[in-house]
Amino acid sequence: MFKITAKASVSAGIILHNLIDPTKNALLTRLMRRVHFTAAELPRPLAPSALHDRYENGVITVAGVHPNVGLEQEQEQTARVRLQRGFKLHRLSEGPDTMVSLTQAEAVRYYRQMKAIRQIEAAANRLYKERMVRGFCHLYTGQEACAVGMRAVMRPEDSIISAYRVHGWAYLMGLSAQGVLAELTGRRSGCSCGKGGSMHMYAPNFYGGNGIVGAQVSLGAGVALASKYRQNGGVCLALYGDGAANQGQVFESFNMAALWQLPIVFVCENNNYGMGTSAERAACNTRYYTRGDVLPGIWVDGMDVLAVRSATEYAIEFAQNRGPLLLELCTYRYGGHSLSDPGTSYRSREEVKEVRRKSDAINRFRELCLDYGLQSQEQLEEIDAEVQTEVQNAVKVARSDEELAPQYLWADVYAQNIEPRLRSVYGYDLMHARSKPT
Ligand SMILES: Cc1ncc(C[n+]2csc(CCOP(=O)(O)OP(=O)(O)O)c2C)c(N)n1
Ligand SMILES: [Mg+2]
Repeated sequence: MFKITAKASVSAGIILHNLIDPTKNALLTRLMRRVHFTAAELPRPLAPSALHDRYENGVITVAGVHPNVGLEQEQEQTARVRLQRGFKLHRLSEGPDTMVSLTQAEAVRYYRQMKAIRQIEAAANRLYKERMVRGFCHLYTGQEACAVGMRAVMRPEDSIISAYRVHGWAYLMGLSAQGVLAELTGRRSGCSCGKGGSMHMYAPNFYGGNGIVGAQVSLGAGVALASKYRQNGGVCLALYGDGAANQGQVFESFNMAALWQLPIVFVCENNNYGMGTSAERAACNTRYYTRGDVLPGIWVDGMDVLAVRSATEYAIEFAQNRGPLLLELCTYRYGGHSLSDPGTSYRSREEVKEVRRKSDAINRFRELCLDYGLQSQEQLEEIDAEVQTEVQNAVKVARSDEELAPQYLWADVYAQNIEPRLRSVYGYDLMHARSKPT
């Protein structure tokens, strides 16, 4: 098997992003399958104009690079790993594999992605404290293994929808660190041109970014219905929290999904708290994986990226062939509910420290990579440094880039406008427009 140099793979990534021609695209996709991405190459910044082109006429014309694309090198070292904690099953006689494989390339990718999410969130925290980020800002710090584990086995036809802790997801689904951070600071090169902010980030197959607790679960059922209707084989991962799990519309979605046999995986990220309320205070049954009634469910150690990956792989296959099911990912958020909550009045500092010390997903995975000889200390430090540079560069742009010109504030309301004027705007005669910032 041939090896492509880092330089060649970067160019291939850029070309793939910019190409629309399907024949060339197919060729390059084959080429990309042999490329092992480095962090710098993963999600590439998209200029706002490119984002605009992407959604022209409601059709996504430029394929995002799939971060799963990796080089399975010949003779690559592969570890066989037994998961530290098993799964708990509801209405299933057998569950996901507890003995899993981990190649060197996968180890690098998962470690890098988890580190990148943590660094992006740390940068968001700093920018918020400097008052460069305004409004709500919910961080994913502590929950990185959930997103990276799920993303690892999503296929190009699968989709994901979540609530408001989505900076990491936006990154994994193809946006750059700059696209995320510049969005937070309201700049032109943000992924929604600075008009969406923390909760409104989208990418192909990534439906955001939703601030109404629980609503994303019903929307996710709709996404799954669309996949079924189009017969594209896609499965939707609909993510919600332990707090959202008590919402009526979540159960309504379970019901309709079961009746219609929708290709959907309901994923409860149980981080133990809904704002300042602990799961025990809010739910009469905290075994969230059992709460789909007739729907099967699996409890998963959400601080173990390999456990999440194994469960998601099983769940996607199950949802596609046998219908909806639930996953409960047992995880933890280190920070407060949002950046305006110190997160210490309803739980002790010791509790947070203890989780960090014993269960931190990145530390655990780091240890595993070292134990199995998949990476050396120096190699991991190299990745840390690379990720740091990537995020530092993104922060520079997030601080210095311009804001979108005022006349674009009401642009881009719909992907496809069917009438020329914006409805229900009184006192102004506003036409639908597209932002074409230069
Ligand atoms: C319908 C609705 N009710 C209440 C809120 C206020 N709210 C925002 S987040 C949240 C807690 C949700 O907790 P959980 O689902 O566990 O998610 P987590 O924040 O832990 O990720 C609440 C009550 C809201 N945004 N929408
Ligand atoms: Mg919660």
